[in-house]
Amino acid sequence: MSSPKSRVLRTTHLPPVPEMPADARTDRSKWFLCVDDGRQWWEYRPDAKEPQSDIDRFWLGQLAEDDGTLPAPQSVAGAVRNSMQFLTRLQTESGHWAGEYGGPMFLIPGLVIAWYVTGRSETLLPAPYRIELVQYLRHREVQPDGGWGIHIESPATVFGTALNYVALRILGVPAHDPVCERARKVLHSLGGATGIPSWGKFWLAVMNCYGWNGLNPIPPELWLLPYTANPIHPGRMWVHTRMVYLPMSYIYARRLSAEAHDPLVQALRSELYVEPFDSIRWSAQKFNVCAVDRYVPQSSFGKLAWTVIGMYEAVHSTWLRDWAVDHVRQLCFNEDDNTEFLDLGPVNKALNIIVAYHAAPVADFMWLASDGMRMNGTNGSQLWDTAFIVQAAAEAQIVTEYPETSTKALAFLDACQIKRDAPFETYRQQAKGAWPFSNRQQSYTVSDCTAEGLKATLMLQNALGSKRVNKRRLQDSVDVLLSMPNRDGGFASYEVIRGPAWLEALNPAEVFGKIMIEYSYPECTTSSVLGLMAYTKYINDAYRTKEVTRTNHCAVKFILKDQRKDGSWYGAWGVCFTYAGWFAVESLVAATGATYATSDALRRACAFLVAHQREDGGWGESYKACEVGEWVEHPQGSQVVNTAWALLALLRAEYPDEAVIRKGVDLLLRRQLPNGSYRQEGIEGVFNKNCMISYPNYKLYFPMWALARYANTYRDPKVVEDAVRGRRVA
Ligand code: LAN
Repeated sequence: MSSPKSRVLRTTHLPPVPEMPADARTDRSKWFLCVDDGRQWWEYRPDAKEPQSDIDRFWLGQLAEDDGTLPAPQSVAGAVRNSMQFLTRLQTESGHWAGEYGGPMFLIPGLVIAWYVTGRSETLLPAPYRIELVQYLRHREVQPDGGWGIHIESPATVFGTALNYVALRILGVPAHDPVCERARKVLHSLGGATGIPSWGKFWLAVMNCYGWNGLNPIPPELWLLPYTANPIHPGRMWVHTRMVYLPMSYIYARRLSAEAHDPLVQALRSELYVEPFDSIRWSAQKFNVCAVDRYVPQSSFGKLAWTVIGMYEAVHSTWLRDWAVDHVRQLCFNEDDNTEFLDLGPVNKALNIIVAYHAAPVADFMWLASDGMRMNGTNGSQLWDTAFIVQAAAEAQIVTEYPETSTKALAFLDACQIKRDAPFETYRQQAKGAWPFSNRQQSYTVSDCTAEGLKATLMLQNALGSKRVNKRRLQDSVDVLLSMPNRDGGFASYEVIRGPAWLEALNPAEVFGKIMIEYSYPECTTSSVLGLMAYTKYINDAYRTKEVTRTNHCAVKFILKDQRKDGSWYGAWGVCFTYAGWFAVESLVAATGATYATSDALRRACAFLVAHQREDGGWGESYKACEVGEWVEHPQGSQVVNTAWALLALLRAEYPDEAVIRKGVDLLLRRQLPNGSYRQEGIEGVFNKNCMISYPNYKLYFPMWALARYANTYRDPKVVEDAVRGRRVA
């Protein structure tokens, strides 16, 4: 590998990207989802003769909603079985449930730019993928004016529009294509690309379409500072922030950019701006962010700090920088090696491609659906979905009715547990014993994923009489959880809180809130508490019981403190108050034995939910709730996923009025399709308050889970029959 100092991103040694014809399509009947040991990717086999599986056809929108194979449910338990029946059709050979995990609209551009500037490797992005990426961007244009937002339901922003415009142009869509014309119009009406948020400035600079001095500096030297007693070491930041900052600092320090005389670069320079490119004063753009894009206001402390860092950048020493750059590059390699090149997420994945100049496949991140191919927010949600499906089935007491499905799911859970700590330094939390969000190969500990994986494993092994995951390994996961509570008693996402709260003022990403450090979340806290309690319940060998009791006690304190006056909890990872409310109620009931009858907090939690029930019996929250931090009704009315969360909470708290609950149950029954599934509704998940992310599998198992809980709680058959009447037949 050449020395970093001499690295040039040569883009003109290849012929121009051929134009992508407007009618470029792939044959959708030739795409196959492949799995291997928890990994998943789509393969295009134009010559294949074999038929697609149900999984392929479901995600491509080609599975019949009514294929006449399932009986109309005669009871709530029957509806639960129909859901499970449908889920068995979607389980992969690896034992996990696969799925789409799109939503964010800023992932494809990073990948496509990385592909372009590293030599357009066919291994990295084969032609059928590129065709489907273009399909996706066309499909996801904001209606009716064009452009793109930060996520699929967002209005158009500079960030989304400028970056996806560049992606389309790189992929061969000509500037005169109507989709590009509309996007340019939107972009120019927002003032052009000068006002793009910092991450956009960065990607455009890599394309040589933004001046590097239009960015606040990204100095790599911080990585050389000692970790101990140093609040600003990057190892103390939230893991996603530091793992994006890491390769960015390398690319920034070396100012790696496409060649200026590349014809596409020249064309983009003239298309993205309202003023002539050469007239732009880059140094005046550092804090220029279009108002529609800005989510986090710029604090004056932050501005001052960035100005000081800018002064450092002007005088920094060369030998120190060279040292830092080498160190940072090594840390990027460590990340690749720790994760079998999957990396923490899609953003550092794309950046690491540039740092390491490699073409390790990205197929694990790419997902094909009826609207084309997107880059997922992670390399899948395998563990997360599988663990919930197992728990829903366990609560429905049908694990042994589906022995093959259950055995395969257990095999996946077994394979998915992380068996060792990350061998190479990148400031990681203990990983041995943890479960990740996606698969073992990716290898990142997540507190709640560890707990959900542990719970699902314990429940399955208990129901199946299996000891496949042995006690030592279960204890390892208890160890992981016990290493994770914060001082406030709560649990954060990947690590304990390591940095001071004031670091948030230095948040350089104007589009994301709460990203600089970890925070305690009611969702992660609840999962972790329930995971620890499940170990005690099923294994009962007094392993670290004192610590478990103390941890649970402190966690409950956190949950109670986090409850708002109106009885609600803000959901940081799902939309929104129904999500967090469900979690919080679970841990309050489990850890304290309280119910509606005995606890004021639970009564207030229920009152909040009941107050937001809609006329039709359901609950429906808009993603806007996450942005503004207040309840916002979904414009399309009740949503099955919100309804399921609210019902799970009310039932767990033993809310006394069955009529309220039954109205919600009826809505779920009415919306279930004859094949046991549900139609896709609004976006379900969120991160960093302002970016939404899809959990399309939620609609397949949370309603089933809520119905199972209802069927367990109320055994009056007449009630059940009434509820099924009026069910929708599509
Ligand atoms: C996720 C997905 C899962 C999620 C839960 C497990 C649901 C949560 O309880 C803890 C946090 C976690 C693991 C999480 C963190 C942030 C992620 C990885 C994501 C929302 C998926 C995508 C997002 C990631 C940051 C997207 C890439 C964009 C950047 C800003 C780097």
